[in-house]
Amino acid sequence: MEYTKKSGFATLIGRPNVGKSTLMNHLIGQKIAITSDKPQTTRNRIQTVYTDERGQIIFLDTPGIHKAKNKLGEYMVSVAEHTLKEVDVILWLVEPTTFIGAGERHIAEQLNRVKTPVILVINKIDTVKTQEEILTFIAAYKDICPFAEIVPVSALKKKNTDVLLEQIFKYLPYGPQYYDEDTVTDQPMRQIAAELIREKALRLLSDEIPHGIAVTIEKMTERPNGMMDIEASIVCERDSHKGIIIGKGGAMLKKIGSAARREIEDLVDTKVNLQLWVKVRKEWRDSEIYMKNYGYDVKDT
Ligand SMILES: Nc1nc2c(ncn2[C@@H]2O[C@H](COP(=O)(O)OP(=O)(O)OP(=O)(O)O)[C@@H](O)[C@H]2O)c(=O)[nH]1
Ligand SMILES: [Mg+2]
Repeated sequence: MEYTKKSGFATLIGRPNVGKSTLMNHLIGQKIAITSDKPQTTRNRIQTVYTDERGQIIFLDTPGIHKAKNKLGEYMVSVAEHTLKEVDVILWLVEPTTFIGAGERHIAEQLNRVKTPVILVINKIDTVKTQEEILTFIAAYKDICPFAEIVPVSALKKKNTDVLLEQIFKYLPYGPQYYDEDTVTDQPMRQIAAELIREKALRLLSDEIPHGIAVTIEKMTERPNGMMDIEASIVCERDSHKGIIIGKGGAMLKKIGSAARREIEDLVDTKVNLQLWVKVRKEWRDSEIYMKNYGYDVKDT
């Protein structure tokens, strides 16, 4: 059978905080991956689907590539780097700057080793004053890696992303639709709910606490009237962190809970009763057993 539409995989990689998850959410038109202004927000590979008359793109959002300080960090980097060989096209997102640091050079080295076409995506161009400046970023990057395309965009302001889609399709083979056209993701609902709770904790808490947080869903059941009961635990690394997460008179936990509940309700389209608990697991980010329990399975990468 001869296929008339394109289909394939595109991974989004780059340093933490460059806007990978923001861009993916915008491209698929729905918030599936959580985002925050803190680096190392995404911890697992998040798969989503974009379908239009040209065909189907399966996006892989990945954790930011960084110098790992613990087992969780090593896991995150290996999740991201493993996708490089599995896809039809790589989107390397960078900040709009001429400065190319050790982090970018490390990524360029990896990309030079694979044959997959790489599209350099210069994100956050809404923060750039002039068009000429963008040319200097392109010039700075051009020599460190042979790019198939270079596309400046703004994920936040939704600028030039239609051009990016066009370029992605260019590098996909003709093939079957892997998912029906209504599918946006195959992430389990439990996992998205846990991530939304983690996002609210990331956004509402400051400093080092968010990095040591994991969220597990203990229970997720539906009542006959459609209402959903969810019990979840926020895991942190220290007793002092537990105190901060709970807050004075439980105020912080309440804030995290109601912000998360609202978004989970939008997602499942029904009323949600969310109960949160806080647990301490010292140094879980260096324990393979705990990491596995919290959804970061070293063997999965
Ligand atoms: N000004 C501006 N900010 C952006 C843009 N895209 C993303 N951001 C912001 O950059 C921050 C990081 O965005 P994320 O999408 O979480 O970045 P990420 O690359 O997925 O980060 P990790 O998951 O930690 O690797 C957030 O505060 C976003 O709002 C953009 O086009 N312009
Ligand atoms: Mg992310």
